[in-house]
Amino acid sequence: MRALVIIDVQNDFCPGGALAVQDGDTIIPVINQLSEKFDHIIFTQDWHPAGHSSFASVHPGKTAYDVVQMSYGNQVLWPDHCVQGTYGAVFHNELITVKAQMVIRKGFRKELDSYSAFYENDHIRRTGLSGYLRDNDIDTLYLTGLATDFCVKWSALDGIREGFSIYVVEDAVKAIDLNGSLAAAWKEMDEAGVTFIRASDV
Ligand code: VGL
Ligand code: ZN
Repeated sequence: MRALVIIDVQNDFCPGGALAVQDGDTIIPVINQLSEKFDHIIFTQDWHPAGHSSFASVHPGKTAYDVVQMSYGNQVLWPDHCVQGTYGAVFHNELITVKAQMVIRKGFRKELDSYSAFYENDHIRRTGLSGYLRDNDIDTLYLTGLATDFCVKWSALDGIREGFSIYVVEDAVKAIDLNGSLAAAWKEMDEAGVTFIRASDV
């Protein structure tokens, strides 16, 4: 069986938000239309405590988009975003969420970031998604949302490693694109065995 995964379509990643993805909101009608074709829909929600370790504001002398070394590897520093309980962390109000079966909140541990829907950035702690999918006989995922080069890419690569068939819906994702990260993301996903598809072909 297949499922639609809608990644981080939250106010802070949309125009006007703290970590706005250019044209991030333009994918919402595409995602809403896709939702009608799926019986299983899973959402992820970036959900950081105030003072999260991925925020540049908690690293003296650093600014947003600097990269620092964490115990689990490189970490890009971000503007404060998707703080638990704030407007920025809420799903965009045009996004249809009524069919959500599972909402995975991620990045809620202060010392650890979490891009992927499957694993936190240490690649050790699991979100529980793989177990949910196996319990429901879901083997194929269609990924949509924000941002192509971070949370979508990490979810796609982990999904492949976990043995799922992964499709990325090209016209239902948008990128942050830091220093060529978008081109690198398409290449990495392609090499890992991710399939790219248009929403009209799903
Ligand atoms: C994301 C940066 C920080 C994403 C989340 O959803 O791609 N990017 N937190
Ligand atoms: Zn985040």
